[in-house]
Amino acid sequence: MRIVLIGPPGAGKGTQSLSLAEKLGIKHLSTGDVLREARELGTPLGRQAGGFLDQGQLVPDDVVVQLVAERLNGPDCEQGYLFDGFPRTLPQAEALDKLLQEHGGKPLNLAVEFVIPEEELMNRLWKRGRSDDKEETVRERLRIYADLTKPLAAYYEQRGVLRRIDAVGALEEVFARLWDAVESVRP
Ligand code: B4P
Repeated sequence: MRIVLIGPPGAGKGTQSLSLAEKLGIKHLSTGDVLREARELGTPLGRQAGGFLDQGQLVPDDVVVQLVAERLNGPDCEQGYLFDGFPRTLPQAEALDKLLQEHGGKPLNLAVEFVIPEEELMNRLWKRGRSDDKEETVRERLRIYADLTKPLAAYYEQRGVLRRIDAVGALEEVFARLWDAVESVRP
């Protein structure tokens, strides 16, 4: 399976993707986790990404695409993968399509959009309290999501691989909906 998860900040992509990747036995890659880890370690990537993360801005496309390209080459991606938080812009989605063509031409099987009201997101992120979860930063992240990431749903819908799930409810309820989406496209 080759899967991407899209949804606004705090929708639960990170939370659900860990369980899904484990159940499917495929590689999980969160661009957000990789960028935050690089920032903590002070690597060149982390120094590039740090300011963007703290202000709730997207890290530039070329930086993120390079990061994903390196991971896709790894042997652990051969059996499939789950991308969480990537792609986040149309240029990233197009770059991913190009990378997949170069890697044997296998396209994505599934793009899942997490659908959730804004007040529920604010509530979750307020409780989590990460450095980019301050109210003003979250508002900026939501604006960027609406402008740059939400249009990806139409991009994947045109390709026939989009499934939308309701991301409100207990973790197990949301996971059950995510699993149904996976089953609907499983070869
Ligand atoms: P991400 O790390 O992708 O994080 P996120 O969008 O904030 O959250 P996610 O949807 O994964 O929510 P989570 O499960 O954690 O992005 C952070 C930043 O990294 C971006 O702003 C950007 O700067 C950068 N970045 C990442 N990818 C990039 C890219 N491709 N291009 C450019 N920049 C990029 O859940 C949130 C909270 O809700 C948690 O506390 C969780 O416990 C709780 N929760 C989850 N499910 C719940 C449920 N069902 N009920 C109640 N609470 C729930």
